[in-house]
Amino acid sequence: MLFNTYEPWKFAFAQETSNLEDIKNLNFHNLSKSKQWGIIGVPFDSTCSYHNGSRYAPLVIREASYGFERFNTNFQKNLSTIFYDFGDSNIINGNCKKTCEIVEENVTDLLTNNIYPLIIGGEHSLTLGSIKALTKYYNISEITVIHIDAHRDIIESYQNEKYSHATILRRIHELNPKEIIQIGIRSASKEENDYVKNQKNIKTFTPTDLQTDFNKLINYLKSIKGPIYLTIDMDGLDPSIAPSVGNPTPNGLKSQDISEVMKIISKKEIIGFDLMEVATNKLGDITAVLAAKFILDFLTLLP
Ligand SMILES: [Mn+2]
Repeated sequence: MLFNTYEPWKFAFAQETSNLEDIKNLNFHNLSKSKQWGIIGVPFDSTCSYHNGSRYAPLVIREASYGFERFNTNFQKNLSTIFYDFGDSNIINGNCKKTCEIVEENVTDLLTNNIYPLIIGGEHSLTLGSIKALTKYYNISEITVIHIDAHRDIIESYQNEKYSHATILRRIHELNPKEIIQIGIRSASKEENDYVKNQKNIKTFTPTDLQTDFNKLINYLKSIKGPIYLTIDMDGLDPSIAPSVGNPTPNGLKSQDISEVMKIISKKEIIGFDLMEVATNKLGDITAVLAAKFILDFLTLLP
């Protein structure tokens, strides 16, 4: 029985057992047709180019998760999704590529046990490990990546590094997913914009696009077929509501925009979710509180 005792190193409402061996024996997936999810924190921020501190985010976001109820008033729904908190991944400071490989191994372990990844970053580069693990179970050419961010993160290399928070969507695009939908974009290099223009499978929605015709985004998301991976860089939001991020960028999204996206895609086949780039070591930080709420909303909305 979970009493939601305050255990700030575990996400609120997580199942008590988070030992993979125990979970295999429990055989939950025979009891429930719904997907089970596994939280992994990845405290890595080595390639960060501006405000560092996202290495502390998994801890601060978990602590913030205790400020909310199991019942979600917005959605009139209880959180009933089965999910575990497996703690934080090992990382190798200063080595983005190897850390992504560790994330890939961890996520593969979860998927082997029929548990889907929910990653708390850490910097955005770690998304690559999670998606690469999923490609062992899903055909990448059928996966749509929904990418909420102020930045495209799609440059070939950044500061001569191929593996960086600024290049990660390029590495993902090279895997050849069905489509990448970038939402909230308002900062990109000319090279990045030129690259995107020449690709058939990258769609962009800027904050201005959303203000002009939000339904266009909704209808686009409703038309998605096949599995979806959702990756959120918290700097996609406006810095007035999410200031503690690696690269704050003015004129961003509202938190309701993200809730609407989640509402639509929760009716579809979601196979992975990550929430990245909260950069704070302060308990009760408002960006971390919002991040915790997004994770709870996500888990509540799942069927
Ligand atoms: Mn960003």
